[in-house]
Amino acid sequence: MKQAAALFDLDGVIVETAHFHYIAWKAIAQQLNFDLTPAHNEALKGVSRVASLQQLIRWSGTTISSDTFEHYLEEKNKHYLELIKQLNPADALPGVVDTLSLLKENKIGIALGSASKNARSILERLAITSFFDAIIDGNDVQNSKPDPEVFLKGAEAVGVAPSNCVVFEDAQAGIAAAQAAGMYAVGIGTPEVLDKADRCIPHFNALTPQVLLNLFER
Ligand code: B16
Ligand code: MG
Repeated sequence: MKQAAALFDLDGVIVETAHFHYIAWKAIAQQLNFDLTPAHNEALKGVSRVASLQQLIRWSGTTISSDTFEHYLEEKNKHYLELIKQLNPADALPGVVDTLSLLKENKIGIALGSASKNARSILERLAITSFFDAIIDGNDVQNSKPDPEVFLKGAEAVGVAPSNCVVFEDAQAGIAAAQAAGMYAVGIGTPEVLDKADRCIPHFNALTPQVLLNLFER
């Protein structure tokens, strides 16, 4: 097997945290007199915390001071951290742990490429940190997806050329980021939403071990 790497998005690929983000953002939206719906939340997937609040403010049609902006960011994250305390190893999405194990056995590099600044504590809660050769998260990048920075940094950290990397992503912005980095993008979700992905699967159990390994032999 040639030198290759798998780069994983976190939220929506390794674990489902969108509902926790939703509850926490909805509470902030209420203070902006705005009713955040699940459809709004869909558009926030993969979007950084600051950019998400900027979007909320645009939707609400209000303006706030920079102090209030900072206060809302803190309040949202405090609430979110409280909610994710309930995460445990059983919350890793179907097939994730088997996939990580198979990649490890086959000496394929493994990196995280997430917009979340809470990525490390979530991996700890799921007890899967040790699988990762590199963790690139919201603390390490200047530019959010669809910018390729997070995945290019992941490839560099594991010492693999972008063309030999496969990205697993659940958000359109993340698929665009992977492709802008010159990587093969596997969408986790539905082809209607992730129509630009090079391949789309509903979850990791949909890939047999051989099909998974073949992705790295393109
Ligand atoms: P935090 P991903 C993203 O993670 C989430 O999809 C997005 O909803 C969230 O706003 C963003 O992380 C920032 O998260 O507030 O924890 O820093 O999908 O790129 O793993
Ligand atoms: Mg995601």
